[in-house]
Amino acid sequence: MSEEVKLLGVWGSPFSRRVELALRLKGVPYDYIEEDLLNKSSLLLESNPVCKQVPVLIHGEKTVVESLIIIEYIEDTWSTAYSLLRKDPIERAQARFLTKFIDEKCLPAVWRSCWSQGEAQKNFMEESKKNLRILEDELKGKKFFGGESIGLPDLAANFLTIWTDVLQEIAGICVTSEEKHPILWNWSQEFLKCDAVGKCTPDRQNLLAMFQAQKGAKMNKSP
Ligand SMILES: N[C@@H](CCC(=O)N[C@@H](CS)C(=O)NCC(=O)O)C(=O)O
Repeated sequence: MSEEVKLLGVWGSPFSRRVELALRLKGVPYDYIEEDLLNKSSLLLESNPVCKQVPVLIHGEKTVVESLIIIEYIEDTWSTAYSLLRKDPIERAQARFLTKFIDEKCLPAVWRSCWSQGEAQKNFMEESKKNLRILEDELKGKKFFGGESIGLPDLAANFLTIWTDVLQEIAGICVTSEEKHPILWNWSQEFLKCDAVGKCTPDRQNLLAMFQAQKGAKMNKSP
């Protein structure tokens, strides 16, 4: 019998949602467990004692943490018809670099642009502009960062869809838009069209309400 897969997550977290999307794209059955981050379950605290964060993947007796590491584990463990990474080592290396750039540079800069003010906000917006321009160049002539199908860097970039849209609205700023980044905007439309993505994208109104309620707490903090 195959080992059970459980995913501990939070509905509004892009990190949880990118893992869920990997499971869906690969066709891996899983049980989803919604966590309450204000009252973390003992399962979460025991399975991720170092960071105490979601997402956490529990596969039988094994536990994997950190969304991008979980996604690579999923890719390595289930060799189904759907691949999140190409076979060619250099293409894999390039996809991993782009994924790291999106996760460590683009996402924090956009997040901090929306949750800061004054000079700090100006600097984060400038940094976002530079980083998003790089993503535009990367996407030229391609439907997805992964090529013709959604791959690892696309999962990392899920934050640049509805999350960015909602946060910009709350902050009253425009870091990215159809006018500013038409290629990235097309990417987001193609991405959101995918059935599996639709199932792993929170409802816009609910997300807006959640972030609005957290506005004070999130100001000047990292994602
Ligand atoms: N780098 C981590 C980030 C995960 C993360 O920030 N999770 C947040 C939810 S969006 C969390 O669990 N926060 C709870 C806490 O830090 O106490 C990943 O990619 O998995």
